[in-house]
Formats: sequence, structure tokens, C-alpha cells
Amino acid sequence: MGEPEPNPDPGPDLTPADFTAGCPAESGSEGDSSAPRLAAKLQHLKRALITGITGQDGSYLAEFLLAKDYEVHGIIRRASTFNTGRLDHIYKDPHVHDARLRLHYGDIADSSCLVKLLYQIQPDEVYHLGAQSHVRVSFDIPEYTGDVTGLATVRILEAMRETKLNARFYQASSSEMYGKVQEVPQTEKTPFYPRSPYGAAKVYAYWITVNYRESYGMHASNGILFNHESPRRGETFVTRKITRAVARIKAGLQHKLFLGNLDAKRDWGYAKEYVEAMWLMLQQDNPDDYVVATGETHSVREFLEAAFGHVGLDYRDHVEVDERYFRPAEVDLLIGDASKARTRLGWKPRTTFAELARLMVDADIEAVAAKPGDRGDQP
Ligand code: NAP
Ligand code: F7E
Repeated sequence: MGEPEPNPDPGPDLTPADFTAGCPAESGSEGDSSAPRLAAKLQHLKRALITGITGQDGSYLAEFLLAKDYEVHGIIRRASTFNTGRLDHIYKDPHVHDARLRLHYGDIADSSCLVKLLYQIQPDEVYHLGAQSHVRVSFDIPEYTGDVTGLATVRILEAMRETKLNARFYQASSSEMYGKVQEVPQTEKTPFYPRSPYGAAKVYAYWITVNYRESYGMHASNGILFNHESPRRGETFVTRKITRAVARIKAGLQHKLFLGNLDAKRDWGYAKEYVEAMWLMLQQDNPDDYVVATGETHSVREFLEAAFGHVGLDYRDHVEVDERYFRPAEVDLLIGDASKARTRLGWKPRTTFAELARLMVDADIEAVAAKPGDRGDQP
């Protein structure tokens, strides 16, 4: 999939009301004769709320749920520049009669806004994907990461209790919780040993989800997702940093790429397929925890070979190691065993490692061709 279209300009006086369109039953303007019919139709749709809807996974999940006829609500942060680039191709003005994607300003650090939004939206399913998701950055802002990546989960679970919402809940748990791995491959039973403030925050979020399930009988599930990538991956994660650089080097816009530890091994899958597993977890009669992974592991070096090799380049001519990108503690090896997801959910990955590298390079080549002047340096 190519780059999304530019954000539809909402005009200079955009207000929260432009995004917060109110409960579905109120949608449609006065005098619009289709409004009652639409309200009736929307009342029969399943309603999902996604935190982190502007991120890689949030955008794929929103697309997936819209295709399944859901009404999709997402929480977005107010930013000084547009942060909805990954959603622009599915966003419709809320005044349009069949708009089923609704965006609401909010923040997962703010409990009162979460209570208000849950009460107002009354979702059937809550997908909690919002987080400070960068492992290296979590060493720079550990307290903030603990708050937004860890505590936000209990804020949402408590908001669900307070509003007496009988919704199903998905927690975006992570293979980073395994850290210094205690077992190879990692399963749902492998003990956690996080190696970063991000990993530690995710362990808290994992256990509080289990605790609310056991304490209050909530339908709350953890998806323990291993690394998943796509053309929509944030530009400072290693795969996307590499594929962007390949496209720019090929176009003659840059020559060198500076990276950290090339020996780290990850289990890399395709994000578009991983969001299907999230949905499947919430369709089960009983809540549970599932590993979602490909079962293969590859080093950063192997990803370099695949990405540069795809356009006939040798990464050794372009890549330099810069210690700035090393982490105070590294996760050396991740490889997941997704047998439980395969057996119980019927989920399995379809895109291979080599295909993933190729599709990401191709998308970045297209993006560079469309906007050759884009910034090339990477934090
Ligand atoms: P991502 O692209 O970094 O997206 C994170 C999302 O969270 C963005 O929409 C971001 O909004 C939002 N967010 C951050 N802080 C927020 C706040 N204070 N209030 C409201 N929203 C906030 O991450 P992703 O790759 O899609 O991952 C989705 C989730 O899965 C995350 O929880 C991540 O930790 C977890 N996870 C990811 C992977 C992976 O390999 N991708 C693997 C396992 C688990 P802005 O757009 O405004 O920044
Ligand atoms: O690093 C090494 C780095 O930042 C992968 C997040 O989605 O997946 C992600 O976390 C590996 C690490 O992802 C650079 O040291 C080398 O060993 O792409 P990454 P991550 O840390 O695995 C997990 C599952 C999540 O849950 C997280 O949210 O690549 N590496 N050189 C580099 N990494 C970066 N970012 N930049 C480099 O220059």
C-alpha cells in the first residue's frame, strides 16, 4: 500500500468538535432526512474504540474494522502539526452521512477524558494501542514511558469499570517483556525479564490486564506481539530507517546510513496481518493471552542484506556503526512460538521476511519519487 493522501484540510479554525462528532445517534445534521435512518443503521453496527489510532497498528486496525462494518472511534492527541497522516485515506468528514470513523481529541495520560469518552462512545470493543513505543527513547524518558506505556492501561480499565462498560479489552503487550530471554522460543508461559523502561512498563500493563480479568471478570486479553513492520512503521525503528535509507541512497539523495547493534535478532512480521490477530482475540468466548509471531528470527544485518540486495546494492558500502544508537541494555534474541494463536484463533503469518523487506523498500522508493526533497537524517 502506498503513502496515504495528504490530510483533508479541515480549515484554519479546527476545533475538538470537528473531530469529536458526538454519539453516533446524534450524527447527521438537522434537516437531513437520512439522519434517522443512518442512526438506526449505526445502532446495529459494532462499535470499537482504538487508542493509538494514528500509529502504525492503529491505522491498519481501523482499516480492518471499517471493512468489517464496525463504527470506529479513535483517540488522537492534539499536536502542533497534523498527526493523522496514516488515516487520511480512510477519514471522511463527520458531516458526511456514512462516516463510520470518528476521531476524538484526548490523551491516555488523562483519566477524566478517558471516562468521558468511554461514557459517550459506549464501545463494544476497546483496543488499547497507545504508548510511547520506542525502546531506545524509553531510556531517555523512563518516567514518562512508565506513565503512558504502563499506567495508561489501568486508567482505561478503571474508566471502563467506572462507566460500567461491558466492553471487551485488548492490551498491546510486547515481546520486549521477554528481554533477556529465559527460554527459546518464547511462548505465553515464558517468564518475563524486561531490559528497558519500555519493557518494564509493558510488564506492568500485561499483569494489570490479567489482574482485572481475574478480579472483575472482564473480557480482557493480552496480545504478546513480536516486532511487526510495514511501510507505515515509524521512521526511527530499525527496519524503516533502513528501507528509507535504501530508497534515498538509490535515488542519490544520501550515501551513508548510521546504525547501532547489527547483531540483534528479531522475529519480524507484517503489521497488516498482526492486527487481524488482535480482532480475533476479542471474538473468542473467553479472554486469554496469545503470542503473535512468525517463528523465524533474523539479525539486523540480515535485514540490511535483504533490503539493500533488493535494489542491487551492498550494505557494506553504505552502513557505518555509530555507538549513539546502542542501548544501555540490549535484547539480543527474540523468536516467538505462536502455536496457541494458530490453534485457537486460526491465525498465521502470510508474508515472509524477504517479502516484508522488499515491500517496505518498494514503498519507500515510491515515496521518495513522490517527494524527493524529504528530510533524510534520522534521530
Ligand atoms: P506507534 O506507531 O508508535 O503508535 C503509537 C500510538 O500511540 C500513536 O498513535 C501515538 O500518537 C499514540 N500515543 C502515544 N502517546 C499517547 C498519549 N499520551 N495519548 C494518546 N495517544 C498516544 O506504535 P505501533 O507500532 O503502532 O504499536 C502499537 C502498540 O503496540 C504500542 O502500544 C506498542 O508499544 C505495541 N507493540 C508494538 C509492536 C511493534 O512491533 N510495532 C510490538 C509489540 C507491541 P501520535 O501519533 O500522536 O504519536
Ligand atoms: O530495534 C537494533 C536495536 O527500534 C530493533 C517496538 O515496536 O518492537 C520494537 O522495539 C533492533 C534493536 O525495535 C538501530 O538495538 C540497530 O536490537 O526497530 P527497533 P525494538 O527495540 O525491537 C517491540 C516488539 C516493541 O514492542 C516496540 O514498541 O535493532 N538497532 N541499529 C537499531 N534500532 C534502531 N531503532 N535504530 C538504529 O539505528
